[in-house]
Amino acid sequence: MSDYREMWKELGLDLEAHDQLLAVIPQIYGDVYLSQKNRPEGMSYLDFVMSEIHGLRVKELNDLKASGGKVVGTFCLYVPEEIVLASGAACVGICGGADWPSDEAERVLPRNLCPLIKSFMSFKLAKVCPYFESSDMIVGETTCDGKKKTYEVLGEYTNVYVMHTPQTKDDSSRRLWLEEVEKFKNEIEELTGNKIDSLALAKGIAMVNAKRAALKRLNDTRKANPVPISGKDALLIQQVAFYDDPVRFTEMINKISDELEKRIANGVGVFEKDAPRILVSGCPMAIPNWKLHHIVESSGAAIVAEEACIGHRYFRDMVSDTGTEVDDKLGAIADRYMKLDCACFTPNKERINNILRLVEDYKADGVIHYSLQFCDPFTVEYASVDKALKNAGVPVLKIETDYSMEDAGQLSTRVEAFLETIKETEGVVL
Ligand code: BJ8
Repeated sequence: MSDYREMWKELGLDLEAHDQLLAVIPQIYGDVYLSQKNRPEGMSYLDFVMSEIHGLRVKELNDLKASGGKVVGTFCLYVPEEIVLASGAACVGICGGADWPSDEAERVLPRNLCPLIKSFMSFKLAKVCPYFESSDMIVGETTCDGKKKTYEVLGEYTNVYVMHTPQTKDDSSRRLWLEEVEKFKNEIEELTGNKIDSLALAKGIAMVNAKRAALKRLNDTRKANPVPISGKDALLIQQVAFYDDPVRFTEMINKISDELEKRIANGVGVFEKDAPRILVSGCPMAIPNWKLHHIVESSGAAIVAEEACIGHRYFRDMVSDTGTEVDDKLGAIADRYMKLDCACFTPNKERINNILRLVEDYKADGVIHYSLQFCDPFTVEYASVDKALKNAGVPVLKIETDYSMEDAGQLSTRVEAFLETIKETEGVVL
């Protein structure tokens, strides 16, 4: 990696703590990723991105800022990146997926809080995330209680704007959400000093639709048997989608898809044909949270899809770009985001239907429901997911965990037992 220390210093990072954070990533990445056999060649792009995780992309963002551009940091799928890109700003996901000591966060937040929230708060307080420190505005949202109250605290440390997200899907919620989308556009115009007209919105929509289409194409290849890419690699791609340059990322992912489609034509896979196929459903796994995927795939099963925000929920729906006026485009954006089926919605029948559909489309032999500790929306919604899957005769395993590796042994044992059950019922190869 080039020497980025001057840049990190200028961003105000705590260099010593940041060194400690960066020091652990190569070891974990080597163990989890580089140890895999028969990886698609195109994954070398992702290896490069990871080797530069706090370097090149951060430099690009800061070059943009030096030329008058802005950077907007987000935590949730509800924030319409089409609008951010339409303004000429860059949009980066800054969700925390690292097992970074949460002492800092616990100075201002309760201990019994979701690790994703504590992780991003610790990153901010410890000054170790260059994406956080490069962001001119952080956009929060009123999804779960933990996040929405944390944004009040975070607002004491940085520039936070909060979007009020709906919790139901009726007409009045849609009207309120459209107003939020319009207010967000105004806020972004004010931040960047750029007017967002219909043409700019069309460009933003096209850019994000292309990225979503590339991710959909890549994920479609995971329907094949044998599967041409590991779940771990697919997860990494979906994580990087939130902070890479969108145009370059789309091009690279389409190239990897070309390779994967050739692999399918030649019957090449990364797991044995008929290896157990697992759908993971639940909370998002932010980079570098690869824990469950690593455990499952080390046991010989393939993860074929993620029913999650870092997964299908991100790329499933496009914004339809039909009208010509700004209002038409904002309406289309609002409609697309109303289709999200996060567990923060009530009722949330769509999510159950989508899980069942994914099981069928990806021919999953079983589902692992993944919740982060203290995440009420997903842990409570598990009961409905479990019922629907059991009614459909699909084996399901519930996992509730955090970012530490302390329970890795216990999780491996439970996953192996689950795969044995699948093997007995389905006769799949382990
Ligand atoms: S649209 S899933 S990204 S809110 S895991 S912080 S819900 S306690 S991340 Fe999410 Fe938006 Fe929904 Fe997606 Fe709260 Fe649960 Fe933690 Fe969560």
